[in-house]
Amino acid sequence: MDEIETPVVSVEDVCRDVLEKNWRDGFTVPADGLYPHQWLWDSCFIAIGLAKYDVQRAQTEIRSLLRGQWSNGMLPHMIFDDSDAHKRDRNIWQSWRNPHAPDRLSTSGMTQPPMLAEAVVRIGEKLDKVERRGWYQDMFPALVQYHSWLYRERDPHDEGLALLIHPWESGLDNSPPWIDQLHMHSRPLWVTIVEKLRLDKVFLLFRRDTKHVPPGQRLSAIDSLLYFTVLQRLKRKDWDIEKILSRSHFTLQDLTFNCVLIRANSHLKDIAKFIGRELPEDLQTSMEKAEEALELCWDGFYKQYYSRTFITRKLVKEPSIATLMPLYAGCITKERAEELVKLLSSAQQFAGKYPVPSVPFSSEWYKELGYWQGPTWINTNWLIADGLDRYGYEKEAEHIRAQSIKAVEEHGPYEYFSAQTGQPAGAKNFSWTAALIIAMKQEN
Ligand code: 2M8
Repeated sequence: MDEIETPVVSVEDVCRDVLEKNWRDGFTVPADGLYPHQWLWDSCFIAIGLAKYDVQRAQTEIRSLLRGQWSNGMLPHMIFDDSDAHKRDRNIWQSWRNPHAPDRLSTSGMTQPPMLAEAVVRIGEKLDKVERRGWYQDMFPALVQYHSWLYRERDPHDEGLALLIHPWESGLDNSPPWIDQLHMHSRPLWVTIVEKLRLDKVFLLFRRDTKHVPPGQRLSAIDSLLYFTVLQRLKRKDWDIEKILSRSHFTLQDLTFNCVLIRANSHLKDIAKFIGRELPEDLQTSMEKAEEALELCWDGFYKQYYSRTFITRKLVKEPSIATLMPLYAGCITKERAEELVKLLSSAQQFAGKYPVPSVPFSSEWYKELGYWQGPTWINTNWLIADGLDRYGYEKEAEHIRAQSIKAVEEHGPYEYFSAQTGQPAGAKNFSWTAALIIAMKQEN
């Protein structure tokens, strides 16, 4: 009897299938159920993967992201699904309190790491010269407005570093530097009472994430409650930066965000050059300052980069994956890059079987499956590998990509993985994992 051949399903096929299923008429949700809206840096990572096999869809993904841009230039980190099912989310944020928010859709009132220019360039690389020119011309105004807004509103002392007002803006939600600052600044009395009376578990009933993912893999109930109180405080200020900064001490010049911004600035310069356009002078000045300002985040004793508080200008010396992001920024010296590669290769720090852990193994915060406090994420791996390549560490970059692909081949495109064993965790069928694995397969 003839044997029936089972078709071999490649990891790319699996990943494409996930992106297909998460497609919602113009954009891709990060994961069905858990993340039902459009997120800023998710869509950019997704577009980077889509550009590898369907450039038009990648363009649609980015165009649909720009629907949410505010009239002051801000790109919100979420654009809400407008169905009745998600009315509660829209009401929590109330972007309409701010006159700059778009009229026809609801968004969040804060941003996320500015990956847009990277996505625009990765798409541009797949177009012929004439199409690329048109694409860049289309995207240029939104990019200039966004980057100008970032420096105008988020760098009030002209230091060259953008400040963030909520941990969600960093994309690495509960990374140790943010949780450390959160615990120092933002604990209303009623939260302490809730904790004392052990009522925090009740809050789990209102959370979406813990309905999809085991609570041990997410923020604690108290931290999650604190995030919510920060959001409420910002909303009461109508998402207006002047009102916010007049009171809030909970602001950080986040390292990952600023590294992404520096890289995005250099892409924006290339885009402007390609289409023969000038960047506004004040933006150019801020961009130049930004590269030098990264030096303010360096600690010579620990030989690491850290995020910095906006008010006290102190480094928050809680090690995390952010310390490696200057490789992606691309503006540090070869010697500094070498220091970071040492951290990457150290077994106490970041050299696990499935690198790169979101927090070094030696940190007291390290938790194998603890959301942004330990596991390996594919988007930060993509960023680090990209930076390593540009500094000439191709072997190290290939290793990170190979182990990322291996984890997904073994388990599927999950949200994150144990850096020790590759055990998958978080959401199943996670879009940026799927998209970036497609990209990594072609890059390795
Ligand atoms: C996570 O963040 C959202 C809030 O923005 C959440 O915790 O619900 C982060 O992993 C963030 O980086 C990501 O963009 C988002 C959607 O995937 O989820």
